[in-house]
Amino acid sequence: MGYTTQGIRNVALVGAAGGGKTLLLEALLLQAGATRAKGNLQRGTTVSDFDPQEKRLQHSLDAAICSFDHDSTHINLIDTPGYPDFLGRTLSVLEAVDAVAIVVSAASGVDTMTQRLMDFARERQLCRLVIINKIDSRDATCAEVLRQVRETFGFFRRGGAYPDHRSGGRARREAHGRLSRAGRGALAGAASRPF
Ligand SMILES: Nc1nc2c(ncn2[C@@H]2O[C@H](COP(=O)(O)OP(=O)(O)OP(=O)(O)O)[C@@H](O)[C@H]2O)c(=O)[nH]1
Ligand SMILES: [Mg+2]
Repeated sequence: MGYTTQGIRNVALVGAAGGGKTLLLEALLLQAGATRAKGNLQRGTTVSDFDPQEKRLQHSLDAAICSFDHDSTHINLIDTPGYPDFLGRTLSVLEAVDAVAIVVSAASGVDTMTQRLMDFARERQLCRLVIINKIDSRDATCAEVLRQVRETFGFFRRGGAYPDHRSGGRARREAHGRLSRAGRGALAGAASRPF
């Protein structure tokens, strides 16, 4: 299938190491119908951490691109490494995307890596969306992390989304507010509903 430039969206998943980007990508790919099962870090079956060293270390070491179609839009989601040692690899990806999805762990909140990535994306005037992940974690402090995100980035002033477990992990509605079409496309299918 051919695509026009207007029909392609490039979205980078960025954030601190261990925030859950690689597994979030697994969930999005599954939801989009691009895969049949969610990959597992321990078994080394995630789509984006395909390198033997990544499988061994269970961390992303380089950027990896995964694609799926949503309606008539072709979405390229790029998983990036969160370790500061590989920041250069992550920043180089941001030169080529329309939108940046910044994944923040509800268990660890906004750290300096997250802040740096957000600053970089803002300087380049990229569309930014924040995903608060790991909300099921025992250490999650969702309200506190949401407050941090709002305070640090001023996000969710116009809108946002949070998971709705009652939907059984199935699609409900898209997030709105400051999400680009790409961001909305990437999130469509994720269990979410507006604030
Ligand atoms: N509780 C909980 N743990 C999660 C979730 N998502 C990921 N994890 C755990 O967090 C750890 C890191 O997950 P990854 O997806 O590899 O994180 P990452 O952001 O890709 O990490 P880097 O590749 O190092 O940047 C793993 O042990 C996962 O099992 C989640 O939604 N909830
Ligand atoms: Mg990763």
